[in-house]
Amino acid sequence: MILLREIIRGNPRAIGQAISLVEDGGAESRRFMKDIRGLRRKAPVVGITGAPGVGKSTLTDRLISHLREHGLKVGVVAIDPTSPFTGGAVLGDRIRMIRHSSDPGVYIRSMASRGHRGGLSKAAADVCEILTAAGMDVILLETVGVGQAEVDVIHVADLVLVVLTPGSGDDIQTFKAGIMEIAGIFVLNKADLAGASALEAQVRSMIELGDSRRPAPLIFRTSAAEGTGIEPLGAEIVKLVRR
Ligand SMILES: Nc1nc2c(ncn2[C@@H]2O[C@H](COP(=O)(O)OP(=O)(O)OP(=O)(O)O)[C@@H](O)[C@H]2O)c(=O)[nH]1
Ligand SMILES: [Mg+2]
Repeated sequence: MILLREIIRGNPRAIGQAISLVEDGGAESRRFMKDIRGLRRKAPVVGITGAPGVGKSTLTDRLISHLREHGLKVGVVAIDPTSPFTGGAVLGDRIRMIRHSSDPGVYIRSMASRGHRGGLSKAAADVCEILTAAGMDVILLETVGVGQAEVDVIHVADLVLVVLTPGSGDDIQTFKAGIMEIAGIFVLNKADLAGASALEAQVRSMIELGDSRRPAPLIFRTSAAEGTGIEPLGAEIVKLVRR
């Protein structure tokens, strides 16, 4: 029996148990989630998606620092697609964010995309709600836009960052249309590499072709590895939390 009180206190063990419970699904999990929803706490979920290796985890690590500097507690959910592309994703994600693991204002959890009885998006949504109940002010949800299940997860997010890198022009064509359509922000990461301007031009022309009835997505250039360009992007997330 997981104590709701312990979750609210932010007890990491209780949070871990609760997450395992909803990952397994079933009746107990549904009862538990009803209690969680009864708390009526809301925190925005920011999806961070993009092809394998574009720097999502490195960027997430930088954003955690930015958000912590603004006094916000940050939950991170990294979906491991268990696909042939990213065999070491879970390990990679953990390593890139390891400096935050001793910070009580940060809770990082990886989830395998396989084996959720109620579906991956449902489980991811539940985990975001648990972290919210535990006092997190914002949830960063890292997911690779590989399989349909991983693409669907992004619909849990209130704001979606689509991460692209120079030289990945072809990705824009092949990237899942569904993700492109819900992008709130395009992050052009690895801007320290050649081709960032060409990529930006390509993204701009794509946006112009898009649906003009909805607000045009913003574009930010970052180098997550060097830690540049993070401020204005982070500010957008802070704005969303304080809204
Ligand atoms: N040059 C450069 N390299 C970067 C930048 N950001 C990340 N990288 C490197 O790109 C590689 C992949 O970074 P990750 O953060 O693990 O990328 P990811 O998108 O989370 O990868 P998966 O979770 O496996 O899909 C690492 O070697 C990073 O050091 C950047 O801004 N510039
Ligand atoms: Mg990653």
